[in-house]
Amino acid sequence: MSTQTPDRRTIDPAAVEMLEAAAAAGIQTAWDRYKAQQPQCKFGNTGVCCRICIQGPCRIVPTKPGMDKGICGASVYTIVARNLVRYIAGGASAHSDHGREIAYTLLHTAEGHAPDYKITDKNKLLKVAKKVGIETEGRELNDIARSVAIKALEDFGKYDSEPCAWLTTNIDEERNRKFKHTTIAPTAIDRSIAQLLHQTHIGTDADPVNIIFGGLRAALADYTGMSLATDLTDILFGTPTPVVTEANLGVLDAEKVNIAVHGHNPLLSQMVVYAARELEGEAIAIGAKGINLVGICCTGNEVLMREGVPTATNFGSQELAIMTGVLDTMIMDVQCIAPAVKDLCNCFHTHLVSTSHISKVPGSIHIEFNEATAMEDAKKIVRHAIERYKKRKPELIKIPPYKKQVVGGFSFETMMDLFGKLNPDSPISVLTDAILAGEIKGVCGFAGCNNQKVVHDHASVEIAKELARNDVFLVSTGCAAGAFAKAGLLSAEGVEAYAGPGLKKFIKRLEEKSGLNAGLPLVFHMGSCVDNTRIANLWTAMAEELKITVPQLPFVASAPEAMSEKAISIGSWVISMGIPTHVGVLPPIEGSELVYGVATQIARDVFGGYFIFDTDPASAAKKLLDRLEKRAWKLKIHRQTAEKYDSDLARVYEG
Ligand code: NFS
Ligand code: SF4
Repeated sequence: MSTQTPDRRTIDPAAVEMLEAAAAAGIQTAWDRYKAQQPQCKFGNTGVCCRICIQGPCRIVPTKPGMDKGICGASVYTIVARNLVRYIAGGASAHSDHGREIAYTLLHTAEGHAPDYKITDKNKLLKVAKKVGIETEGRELNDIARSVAIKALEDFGKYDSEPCAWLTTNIDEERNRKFKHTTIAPTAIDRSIAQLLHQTHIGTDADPVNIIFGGLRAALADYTGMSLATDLTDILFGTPTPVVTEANLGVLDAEKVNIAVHGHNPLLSQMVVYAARELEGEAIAIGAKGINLVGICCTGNEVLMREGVPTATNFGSQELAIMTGVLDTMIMDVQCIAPAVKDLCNCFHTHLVSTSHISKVPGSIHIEFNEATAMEDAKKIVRHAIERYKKRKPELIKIPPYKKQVVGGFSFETMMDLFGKLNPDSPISVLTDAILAGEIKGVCGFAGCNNQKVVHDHASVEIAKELARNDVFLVSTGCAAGAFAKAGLLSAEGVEAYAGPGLKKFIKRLEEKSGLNAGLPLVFHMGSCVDNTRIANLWTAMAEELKITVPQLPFVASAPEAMSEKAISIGSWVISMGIPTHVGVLPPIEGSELVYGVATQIARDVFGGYFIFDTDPASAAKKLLDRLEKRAWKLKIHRQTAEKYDSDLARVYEG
């Protein structure tokens, strides 16, 4: 049976329309290429193909004598574990290198070498400085910022054996102890990644459990890099506060110069926002009605959160934005930019502009972006887009008329402000009290990508709706948030349509005090993928308020359409933190029962968090609900017992 009828490919109405147009015009998309790749190699799909040395590839068939091990004698569990953790090394590298660039920019801003950047959020700077132990009394802001930046850069490569500052100062005492005892607290981000590559070199580590622990150390290094990226980005560009905007291809405007920022690093996209504002007049001078900036993927999320820039598409449908015929320039920085966008550009007038020396696509235009000349570079790119506007081919213009309202900008601080309107003395207790009272069942954090192996946006939206109906409070980041945005779940419309009675009451109570005319959304958008650390701050605050450990907290996570190495890395630190985590795509670990067992069961015994792999949205939602209900029930029982015997709450029971 073909899975390629439009409604089996995506639930996004704009994407359906564009895919039909693509088929009619003979334009190839990721959906076609996915089909052409079938059937995908079973060895690769189950993780049993080893290419770590060039004696390989060694493909393991456990039942076939001689093929039950690699040429070097590596067992299937070694091979599957090594393959898995090398994804984590890739993900941690991507996130932390992004964080490093932000840290350097903060350093250079403080030293006066990055004149177009400034310290926008002074309060956050002071808060972060205090958190990581930097003296602030009587010091100039730039001086403090310099120390904070250096402290962050030290987390990448310091030589002592203390765990990284951005890890230890963001998690609770119990998790700090846990990571120390299990020896997975990284002392330096770069070292834990390099060490993992060393550990998985041929002939180093053959012990799958030890390899996985090495992987978790790199995953916590990933957390560290993400966490400092979020903090320092807020310092440079401001901590997000509520914004009202829109999402889906209907945000493109035929009468304006349309520019998409695509990728991840806000150092560029934020400058493009400023440049576009400044050059609006130049666009008008050539006959356009202005400049319309839109976002794709996580750099889109960054500027959505801080500037209310609308989202055009998420990862899965990125190519389709070009097919509208009105995208004048797509600016890319790093990560998740499908090289296919260049092929699409060849059929339209759109130019793809690359900006990073480590991220180029043959045939695209390269305008190098440097922090020292940031504004000048951003203006150059915007002017390029204005020029392209004149080259549009009117006969190719087709903008699907779909867009939904989005209320976003819910940083951890904004969430606390919101809860603080109901209880200024203890904002977080507004959330935890609602759980204790049974009004809401707990919290689910959504993250992750799109993946051609599943229907675009489908599982994310279905699981969110089902959890909302069952009174689960929902937060999200990344391309999952993109799916929710396009489906109307990031607005009050979503609350009306899908919130269960308890969740609705809870959100409406917040809404009354919020002062937000647009109302509050069903799912609270907490940012880009690096901002998953904001979600981690939320669960840590909740656990501390309830005086329990994170693994006891009614908090789950879901990445219904996980795709990238970064997603695997995030999932791995999320389970280490004690959160049951659903993944809606089977990662290549089924080839080893042992590795699969560690991910889904043993992890629970050691860390309290574990993976739930389920490709069926209805059954995944049920499993997530079960976990929340069980944890909430246990929490209440233990509180009653503690009250009865006038004792402290047990801190060791399994949630
Ligand atoms: Ni996260 Fe965000 Fe999207 Fe996945 Fe890619 S853009 S960083 S990796 S695909 S959510
Ligand atoms: Fe084969 Fe061993 Fe080389 Fe892997 S490391 S490719 S199993 S010989």
